[in-house]
Amino acid sequence: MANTTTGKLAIEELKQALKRLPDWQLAGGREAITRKFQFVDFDAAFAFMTRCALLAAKMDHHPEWFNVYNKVEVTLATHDAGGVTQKDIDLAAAMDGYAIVGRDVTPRF
Ligand code: H2B
Repeated sequence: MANTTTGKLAIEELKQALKRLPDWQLAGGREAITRKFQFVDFDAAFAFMTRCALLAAKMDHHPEWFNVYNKVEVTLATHDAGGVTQKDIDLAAAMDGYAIVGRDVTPRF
């Protein structure tokens, strides 16, 4: 069960949630989830980031991310909880949806 104070998901819940987010994985060395996105060009990547930023502001929940040209590497965690909460899962699912617009072929990382 998720932690009743912080909302941090238990590892089994997290694994279950990741089954529905097949492009996301557990981060190495910390309790977070990550995904690499690749777009056709910088415009598409930045448009994606803009959509995510507007949602993140609304959610008061913010991604850690790194962008170079058409690539965006995202890490999601709830700092206050020291791990992954349902908010991270919800944001990840929304980001997956936004990424469909302007995406490149399968990323080649
Ligand atoms: N974003 C993320 N990813 N994790 C947090 O714990 C978090 C956040 N906390 N955005 C919010 C803002 C916090 O700083 C405010 C005070 O609620």
